[in-house]
Amino acid sequence: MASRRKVVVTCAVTGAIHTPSMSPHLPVSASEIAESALEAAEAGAAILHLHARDPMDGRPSQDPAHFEPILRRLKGHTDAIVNLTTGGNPAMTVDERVRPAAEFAPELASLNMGSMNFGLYPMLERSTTFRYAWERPALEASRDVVFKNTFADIERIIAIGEANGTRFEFECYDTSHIYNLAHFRDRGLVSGPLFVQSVFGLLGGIGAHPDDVSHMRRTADRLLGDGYEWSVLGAGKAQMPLATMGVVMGSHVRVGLEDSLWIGPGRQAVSNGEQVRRVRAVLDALSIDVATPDEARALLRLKGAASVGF
Ligand code: KMH
Ligand code: ZN
Repeated sequence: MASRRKVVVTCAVTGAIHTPSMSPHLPVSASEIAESALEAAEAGAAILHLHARDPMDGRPSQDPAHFEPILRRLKGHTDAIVNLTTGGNPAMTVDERVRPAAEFAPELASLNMGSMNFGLYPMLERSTTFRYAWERPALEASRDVVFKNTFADIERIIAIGEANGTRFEFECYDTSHIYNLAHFRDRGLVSGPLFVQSVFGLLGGIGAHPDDVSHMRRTADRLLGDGYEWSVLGAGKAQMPLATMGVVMGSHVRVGLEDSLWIGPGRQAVSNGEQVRRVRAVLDALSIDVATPDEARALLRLKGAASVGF
């Protein structure tokens, strides 16, 4: 009998989109991020997608010194796969963004597959009071920030991955990004199984309508054939509906407070673990098992936790 498909759950623990004043549950310090990641792994997340923040004011930070205590705490306390962002925050330079992945040689790192606008300023309509001086200007500035991921930037990050044995979570915010990924595959710079994280519902990228999900899937099937593993990320209130739609269509899923602060209409999630448990309940209802970290490693051909640089 053919073995049943298993779903890889990624939890994106804190990110760089939300600011500390938006939710008291957003992990900010290294110990908050690490403990929240451990809870998510315990709940069934095979992959932990990590950003770090400056503990002084919760500002997104790509300083390896802010990642180091998180990685130290995770090491030996979970076998979940550590995935380090190379996206950082859209306003950062690529030089800043690549530092943690270059230094710590994780099994996985994110790789954003095209330049785009990344409009966070509509969140200003919902959040009126801010604890830290940087929050409002950062959101406001997103009206005029290009999240820079040129072909040269992508080549550079691929080379860092190649040197470190790090494979990628390819963040695809639109169908054009699948074309870009196929271009790098055709040039032999990346090879399957390509882990495609399709991102829906961010201003600047594709929407979160079911037609958008179907179109992204069709495009990936046509361009990447059976050389990819598909994962679905719905931003904000689209998180659980699109996770559900995705798994029914054969995807893996990503949840976490980086992507949504919510667990239901008007109800903030109290932790990353709560979102992982919710998506697990959806999977249970569909009689779909989650992949363990080692099953995810085998599926994505990762080098293994013993080969990382932290
Ligand atoms: N914030 C997500 C929508 C990255 O870290 O490289 C995409 C992301 C980017 O996770
Ligand atoms: Zn991220």
